[in-house]
Amino acid sequence: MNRNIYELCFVTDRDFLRDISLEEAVEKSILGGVSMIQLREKNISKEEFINIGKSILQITRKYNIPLIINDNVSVALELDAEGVHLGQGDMNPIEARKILGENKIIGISISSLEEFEKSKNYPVDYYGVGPIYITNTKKDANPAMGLENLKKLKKLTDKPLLTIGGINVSNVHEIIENNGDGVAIISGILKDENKIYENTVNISKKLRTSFIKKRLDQKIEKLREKNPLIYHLTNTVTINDCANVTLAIGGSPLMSFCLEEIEEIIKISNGIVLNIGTMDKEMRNILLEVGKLANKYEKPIVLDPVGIGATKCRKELIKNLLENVQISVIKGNLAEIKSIINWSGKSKGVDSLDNSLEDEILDLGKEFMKKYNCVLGITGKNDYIFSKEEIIKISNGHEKMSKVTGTGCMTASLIGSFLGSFENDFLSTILGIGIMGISGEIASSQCETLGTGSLRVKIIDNISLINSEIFLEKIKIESL
Ligand code: TZP
Ligand code: MG
Repeated sequence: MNRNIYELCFVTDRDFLRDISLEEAVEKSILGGVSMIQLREKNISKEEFINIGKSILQITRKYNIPLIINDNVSVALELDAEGVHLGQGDMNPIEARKILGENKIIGISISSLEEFEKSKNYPVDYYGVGPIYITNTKKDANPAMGLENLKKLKKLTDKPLLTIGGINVSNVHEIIENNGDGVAIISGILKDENKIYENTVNISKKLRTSFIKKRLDQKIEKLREKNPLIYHLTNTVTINDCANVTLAIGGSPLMSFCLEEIEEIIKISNGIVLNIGTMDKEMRNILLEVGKLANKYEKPIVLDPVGIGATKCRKELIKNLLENVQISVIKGNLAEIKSIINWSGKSKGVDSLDNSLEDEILDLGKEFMKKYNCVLGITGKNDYIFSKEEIIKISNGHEKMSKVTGTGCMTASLIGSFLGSFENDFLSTILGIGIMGISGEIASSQCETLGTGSLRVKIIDNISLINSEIFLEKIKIESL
């Protein structure tokens, strides 16, 4: 996945630094996750600017992070930096483009819709938009333009909007919710010079979480519009609940154990759910065949390796499947995932049990991702979802849910339904696991005086009633 270079820009300001050098500050911010550096220097000579730039370039080149020079085109040219950021009073971008050529990045500041109107035909790559909030860092800053104007601006241009001014860890999500493409930050990163790395990590995590949430919007509605056909080869204990949950989320379930008809079924299916919960001879015979046919017809598969650790027979079957079939998503509990890769990792056994469990899960997931080319969902008190690029944690759900059999199987049906409705294995897994957690939470609160039979029904009810608004309001998600 190509990273959006405008996601998180650190704008430098040496006035904040007492004990550490600008070089250290830049390197810490890069290690913390910034995607771009803007070198911002005021009141120094061109020679001095170039000397500082050369030193900073050594660091940004080491980590392959673009360096943008603030205000000064001739310094950017001399350094061969990746680009320049111009204010309204700096060189005209038409002139800057002539000097720097087509391949350099040029950005221009706009602080109102009127300034955008004046600048909209300039040959720039992005707009620096701000100040969004009131800031003390830039003494001559224009009045704060606010989130409403940001939203309006997004409707007027396709170019990236790099927001600036008063942005920090506690408001960064608002920028993404209001259609900003990225954030440029000075004091939010530099406010404590001994915590530049930590500040950046925290902002970066919140940003990534906000971007993921944004990508989850409208996916439930999209599924319902498509009404995907989801073929299940699943266990006979929860098969009815899986069918109902598939219907509740907006798909069409189809179950079959018959070798003679599965090719016809797979051809017309959109997604495939494989679950070995109740093993028998038939399952042993057809699981691999179903997997191969799904690959042949390019249908995404979610695999639920239920109880794989319990018997040699299950282990061999799953091993054989994974060696011969490309799976899109594997979802299981900690013990099941451990068993798939013969995990021998030990708990770190440090002070807090919860933290050491999380460390163990993260180690296991990373190890798994080295061996298998698929998305992984590890479910438990908290759920963890791994792709090659990202790891996220979901903390929805309720302890009462363990009293209903098959919530795991039903989760696989949800994931399968999303896999069959749009092409993103990672987001489908987040949606499936997230929706089960949220529906279980709401159902548990509705069943305070009722028993576990009602809870099962209420879970299905809430899945059928969920929409993107409820989902985004209730989902407890964190990018790790
Ligand atoms: N341009 C508009 S606001 C601003 C600049 C350079 C200052 C941003 O600093 P901070 O500390 O992130 O508010
Ligand atoms: Mg400027």
